[in-house]
Amino acid sequence: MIRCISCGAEYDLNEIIYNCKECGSVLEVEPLRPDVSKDVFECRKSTMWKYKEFMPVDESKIVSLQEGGTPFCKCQKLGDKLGVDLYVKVEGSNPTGSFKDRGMSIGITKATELGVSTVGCASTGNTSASLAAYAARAGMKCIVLLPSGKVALGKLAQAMFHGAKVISIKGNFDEALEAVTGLALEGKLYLLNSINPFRLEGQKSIGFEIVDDLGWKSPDRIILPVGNAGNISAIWKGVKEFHEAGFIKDLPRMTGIQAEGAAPIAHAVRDKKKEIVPVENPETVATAIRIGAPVSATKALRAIYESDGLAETVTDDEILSAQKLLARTEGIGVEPASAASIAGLKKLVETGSIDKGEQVVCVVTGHLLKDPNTAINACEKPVEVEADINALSRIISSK
Ligand code: AN7
Repeated sequence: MIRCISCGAEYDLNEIIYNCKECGSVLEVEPLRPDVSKDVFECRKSTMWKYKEFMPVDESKIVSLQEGGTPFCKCQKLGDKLGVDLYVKVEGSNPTGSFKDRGMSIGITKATELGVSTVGCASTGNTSASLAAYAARAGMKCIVLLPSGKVALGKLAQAMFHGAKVISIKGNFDEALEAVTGLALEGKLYLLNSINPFRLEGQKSIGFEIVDDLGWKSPDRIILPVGNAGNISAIWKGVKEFHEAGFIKDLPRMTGIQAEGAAPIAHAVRDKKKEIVPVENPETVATAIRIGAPVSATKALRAIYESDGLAETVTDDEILSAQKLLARTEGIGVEPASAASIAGLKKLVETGSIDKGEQVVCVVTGHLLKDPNTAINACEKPVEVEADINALSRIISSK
């Protein structure tokens, strides 16, 4: 069953629907509540389909590139520096380099079940890269709408190279999303933005994996960047489903971090509001989360309030220094948006909102190579010399 999160109206799992017909609110897939023990997961390959009993699609139709099962790295040095017990969930290790692959694997599986031939999305980049790859694998036509000039190079290369029809929109992500939703409502394509509730059913596996990685325990807190607000809602849904199944005793505090120039959710939490005020002209170096009117805002606010979590804003400078800190302290290369989680952790510890010694999992959502330009611009140009041992010796011994 698909259910409206506001009025509770119910729809069939095979109805193509993105918003409630009664009240216009967002929808979610009702938990399957399978009668299984967590022992069934043992010995299975480490992909998100390890938890297939909790995935509301036909197992025989699965379209997969073995997404999920991403590294869960203990970060002793950075944790000691920040004063917490820190783990990082490295979503850049997914097939196309971001967590979106989890949502697209199940989204394209659902599209296959429904027999659709054309899929589409609006995107700040990663959604389009992932959709293009999974649509190619399933033999579907793929249309992606991107905000002109605001998509990082690696993501654009992926969307184009996997054969999507890439359309550059003179406008921002929010405008592109409104346009592609219009096309979907006219039946021109099957929409695979996270307004499609099946997307979140894949992404909830990040929550499954975190508690599995910790030996069937919940961390004190999960911190992640928030843009369109699907992922924080999805992870909360995942940990709640495993809690309800009796696999874990506690629940984590969900903590969302936004860039200062695109922070409608953090501002709503600051003002203790249940609705956001959209940001008109969102701006941040972290182009992945350059979003002013997140479609899953209501779900995300519920996740934060229900879990007694937090939301915080970080500046572009804080994001870029956290990106470098993680890369140079722990060897984990992430794109700017992903580093917002580390920047937010640092700020929340400094302001005393997070206790010293808490067990914290930061979800880093996309790979460093997604945005090579920002990475190169953050570094000094390499020196250029002849391949001469004396000249080289002088250079490597200089500071
Ligand atoms: C690296 O690709 O919205 O809060 O169109 O690429 O679930 O939106 C990307 C979002 C965080 C925010 N980190 O997740 C898109 C898009 C990275 C991202 C987010 C995105 P949501």
